[in-house]
Amino acid sequence: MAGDQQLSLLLDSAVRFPLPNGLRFSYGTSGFRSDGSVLASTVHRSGIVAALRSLKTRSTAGLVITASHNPVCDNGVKIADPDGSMMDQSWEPFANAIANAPDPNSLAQLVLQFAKDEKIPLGGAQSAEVLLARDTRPTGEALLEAAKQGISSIIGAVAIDMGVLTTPELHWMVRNWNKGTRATESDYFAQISKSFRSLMELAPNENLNLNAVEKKLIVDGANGVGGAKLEEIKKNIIGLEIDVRNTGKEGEGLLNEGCGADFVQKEKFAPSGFCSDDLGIRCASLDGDADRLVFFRLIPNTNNKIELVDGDKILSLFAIFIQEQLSLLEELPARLGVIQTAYANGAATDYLRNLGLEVIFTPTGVKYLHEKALEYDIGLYFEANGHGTVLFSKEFLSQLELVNSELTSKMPGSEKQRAASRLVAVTQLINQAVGDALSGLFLVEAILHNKGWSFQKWCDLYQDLPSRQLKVKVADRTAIETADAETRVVKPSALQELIDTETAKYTHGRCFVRPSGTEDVVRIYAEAATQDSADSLANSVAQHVN
Ligand code: NG1
Ligand code: ZN
Repeated sequence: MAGDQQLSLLLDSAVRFPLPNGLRFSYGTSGFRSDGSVLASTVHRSGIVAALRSLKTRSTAGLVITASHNPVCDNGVKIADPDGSMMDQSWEPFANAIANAPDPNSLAQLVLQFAKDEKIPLGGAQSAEVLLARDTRPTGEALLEAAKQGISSIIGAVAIDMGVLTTPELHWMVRNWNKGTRATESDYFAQISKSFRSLMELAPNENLNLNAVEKKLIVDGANGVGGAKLEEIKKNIIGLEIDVRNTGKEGEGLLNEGCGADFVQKEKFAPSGFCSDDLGIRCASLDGDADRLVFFRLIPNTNNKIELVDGDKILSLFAIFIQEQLSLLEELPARLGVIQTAYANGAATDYLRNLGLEVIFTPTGVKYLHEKALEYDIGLYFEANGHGTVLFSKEFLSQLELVNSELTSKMPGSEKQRAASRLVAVTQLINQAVGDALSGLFLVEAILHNKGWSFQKWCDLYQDLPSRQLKVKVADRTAIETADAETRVVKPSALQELIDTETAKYTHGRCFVRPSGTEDVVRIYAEAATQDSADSLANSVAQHVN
């Protein structure tokens, strides 16, 4: 009986969201992405997957509608697991299958069969709960409605609309709801401002007299959701003057157009809304859904060229700071792992290894980095483009709490006690669910303050090797297959040999090619001793890809 009811509910709902003709959808590096106007069926079906995920895990799941740094006409959808991380990869084949089911009947059959195989109880005996959010894209509202209808086509499933949020806010909420606190946005804001204040107060006293320039930060909000959120958080921030630009308000420009972390990192130009008046001031840029963060400073007399501090350098700053605190706490042993992808600058990897850190590579995509980082007591991961965070294991967190409370009672005010308290503040400030530009930004600021470092000092940690990224449109990007964390092409077999031959011509040459997981292109990355040689290596390899 319940089975029949479930079947008819699915059929009735699916009829309203037909699959567009001739399109195929794939759960890529970061969920489904496409032009926002063709995604209704995909988002509706993702709603079904999220509801099933909630039933399977007997926990709250999440769903975010965003296309991150992509143009405003694009949109996308990704599902968050109960711990706030990306949906378990083992479910992606199912997500792909139902996204491409040709008609309501085959869709319903796939769902019922999958539920049976996975022993997911359908029929309403158990309830499911999915938290929903979207970014500021104009197609977001209608797609959110599609997701709601997908969720309510599973008996007993409830959709809770959390509104317009950054991607990391939603992931953070899902994580916290499953810990038993029905956390809201104001809890998120409060956690950031409170832990930031704690970490600032733990700075050595001599760092308290910073000059006006060092206290100032200008942030490019990519005309996305992050700028408005930052305006809210900054109301409770002391010790830092934040000027938010490209907040998406009327007249400020289009989402991600000529601005945002992706633009800044790839073009190495200041975003629109910045000019020579900003010379000398530390600047940061978020992407459209505020899960990427880079820093920069304008270079004088260069027509808005910038000195870039990318994800690799943010990672290095976090690693140094955490390592320093741990070195004061021999009673708190921790295995640190630093996770990067092939896009990490070679100079960054060398620098981190020279610090004695274990550096590991995974394929592109946060889901891979995050998974690897979970294997350590403290796992730090960043993509060069600015997406990353620091994960602390449960065991480490309880050890840290013990050590901190013991030191607080026995040696209050000592350097050891302050080191333990700094680590506690870091664990509270940084988002444990996913890379988060807003919490990352405040952690950077608090660390620079604690270390008394200028932006220049941070830049000078190491010199990036010149690099070039290109993308090439090809007939079928899946014709290229890679291995060894995407550093080698295995198919077509002759391509790697050609890449090797080209690369061997350049000092410090490194080059790899991979199909994008979010766009219909093949990406080429090249690194070499000079910018001209990096450009020329990338261009010559691109010829072979074409
Ligand atoms: P693809 O399109 O698979 O390269 C891009 C980024 C990823 C990740 C995803 C998700 C680069 C080279 N790639 O993936 O790192 O951020 O988008 O947004 O930046
Ligand atoms: Zn993003």
